[in-house]
Amino acid sequence: MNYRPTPEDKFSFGLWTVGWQGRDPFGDATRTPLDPADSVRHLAELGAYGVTFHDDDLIPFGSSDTERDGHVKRFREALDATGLVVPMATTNLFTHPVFKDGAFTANDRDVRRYALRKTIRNIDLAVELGARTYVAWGGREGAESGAAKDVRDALERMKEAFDLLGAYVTEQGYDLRFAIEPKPNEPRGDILLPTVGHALAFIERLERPELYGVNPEVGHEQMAGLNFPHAIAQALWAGKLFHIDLNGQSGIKYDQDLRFGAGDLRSAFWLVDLLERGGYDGSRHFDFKPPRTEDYSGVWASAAGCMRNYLILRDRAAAFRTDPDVVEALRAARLPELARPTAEDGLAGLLADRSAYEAFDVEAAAARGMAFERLDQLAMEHLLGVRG
Ligand code: 3MF
Ligand code: MG
Ligand code: MG
Repeated sequence: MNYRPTPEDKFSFGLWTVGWQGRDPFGDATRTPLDPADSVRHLAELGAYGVTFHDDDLIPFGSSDTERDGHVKRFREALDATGLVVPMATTNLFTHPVFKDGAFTANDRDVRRYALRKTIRNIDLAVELGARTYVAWGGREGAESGAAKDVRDALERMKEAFDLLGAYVTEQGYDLRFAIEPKPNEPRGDILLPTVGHALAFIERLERPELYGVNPEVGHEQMAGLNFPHAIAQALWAGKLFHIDLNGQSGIKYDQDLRFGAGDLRSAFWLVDLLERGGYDGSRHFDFKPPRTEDYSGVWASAAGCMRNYLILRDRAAAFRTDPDVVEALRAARLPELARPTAEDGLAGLLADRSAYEAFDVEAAAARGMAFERLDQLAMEHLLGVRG
């Protein structure tokens, strides 16, 4: 195995990832700005298939229309020259001070109207560049203090915003779906729609729920102490995994955005196992930040590491699934039984079945071991590369 990525692997990167200059709340930039066209060329050389962007990553905030056309033209030329595609785009509704209290849910109505217009403008560009997914991360939709935000009103405004955007893409006839990206906190003290579960419930209250799915990020769920593969499994089960942000995170702390595979490696293994078996055919999108300790050779090493780790884990997960000992251990752990309906005989059959209750030997069932430890040890050995 050479673990060399190709466009068929569908790896994509945000311009803001490799282009992150290393500015954090305590320190200035450690790297010079990167030209988007250079990012495209480097990513293509590394074997990526796609590149994604916030409006302001491509067209600096405040550019004139002529400047805007120039930036788009240069980007397009780089795409054409490399064959990289733009599967997704998104809006920056968090950097400019005007968004200090949020965008779609800012208390200030003028800001809400401006945020919608900014988003719509970039949706047009996204579609022009071929994107089929539009991500929405509500970075500053939240609060630091209780009375500052009436959360029920804010959710109503959030719904209004997404309904308007849904109406816009429908009226334009665009083939574009939205993917909502949850995050529990940072930069706000608390952010609305903090987890995948919250976002899934929210989507069901929209006017056109079929247009919306989720864009879960590894680190964001883990910041809330949640199991990321479980969140992805539920999104897949609901038919709502429209996009994904892959990165690494070590436990409940600030959003680390480590390269994929760093942080919780076991979780990364189960995630790749799930994505590869679960019918997800979208981009494997990396939303990471090469640490500010790195120069540009470190940035490209970090980006290459994201893809290489995914491919290694894909290989390890496939070896796990095809190992006959694992197949037997899965049977012993009753996984095939979990896949079987509990009452194919229907409610009447269940109620008439004495063996289900009256004659059921509860103590004997309670005494049966589940054999999960042997199964998990096999997984660990595959992950560690000592089997198969
Ligand atoms: C912040 C994020 C965001 C979103 C991005 C795409 C800046 O933690 O993850 O990255 O992914 O806005 O919508
Ligand atoms: Mg993040
Ligand atoms: Mg993200």
